Amino acid sequence: MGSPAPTPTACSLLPLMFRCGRFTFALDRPLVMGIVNVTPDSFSDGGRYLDAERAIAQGLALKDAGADLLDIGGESTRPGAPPVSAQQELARVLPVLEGLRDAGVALSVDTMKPEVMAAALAAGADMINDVRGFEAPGALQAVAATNCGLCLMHMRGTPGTMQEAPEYTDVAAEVTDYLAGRLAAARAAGIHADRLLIDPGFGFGKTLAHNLTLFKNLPRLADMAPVLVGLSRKSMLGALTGRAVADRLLPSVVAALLAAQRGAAVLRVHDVRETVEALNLWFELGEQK
Ligand code: YH5
Repeated sequence: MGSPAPTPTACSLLPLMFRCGRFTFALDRPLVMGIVNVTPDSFSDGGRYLDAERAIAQGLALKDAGADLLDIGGESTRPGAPPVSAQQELARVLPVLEGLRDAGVALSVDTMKPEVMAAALAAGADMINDVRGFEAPGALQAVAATNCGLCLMHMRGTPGTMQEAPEYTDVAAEVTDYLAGRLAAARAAGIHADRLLIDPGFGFGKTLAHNLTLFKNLPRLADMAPVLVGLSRKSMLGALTGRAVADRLLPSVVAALLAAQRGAAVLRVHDVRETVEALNLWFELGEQK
């Protein structure tokens, strides 16, 4: 009889590297992205200089704790947050980029505005994280000619309205199709696949049930492109555990580890040290999938 059928081998067109400005990361284990917020502290009146100093100190601490990347955000994307002008956003973000530029950690800027993207890249940002999936006119053009990394996130609605009553017929299919379309748009703009991350956007225009469906669906998304997951301290974890936001460390670390086991390539977290410790233990134990 004929020879036996060949043993199926893992065959994937997924990039093995993530290229991101000055950095190239092997995707052989999950990367940890530490969150650095540069929104004004409503409890102090120290002004911009102190806000920037605080954010730089926090960024350095997260790098020491083991962060591979830092995500610097000058605009709150929490539900109902007021909009911020490009000028205000840059006044917050640029001093922090400058202060962290030589810290030896990749610097991502969380923004939806092409003007902010261009100025941040000129100031040395390695990556742009856009919760609107680079849909703003000029957004893909602002990043295409550089070598920065990109995160294309799915959001339903706008930060002001997204949690009102999000509805989907099939949330997993709709988010997957959206991200496939944004990947195609980025590739058509001349951006190589090894610069691209996708993100289902947990909490951005999704109910708890939608978020749970998307979490279950992570392995399928991870077959399409490297996936960034942001669950840290989010209300989804509050709803599942009954814990207030200040008390969500354990749920956040567990969720990050489970996301990693479901194929996430980058974990966007507040609690870098604890997340890195959990990932290290997983690898010590033999990284069973
Ligand atoms: C994300 O998932 N999220 S900002 C509400 C919370 C806690 C945290 C207390 N930017 C993501 O972190 N970028 C944000 O409840 C993001 N993916 C990407 N790519 C929201 C946030 C948060 C919101």
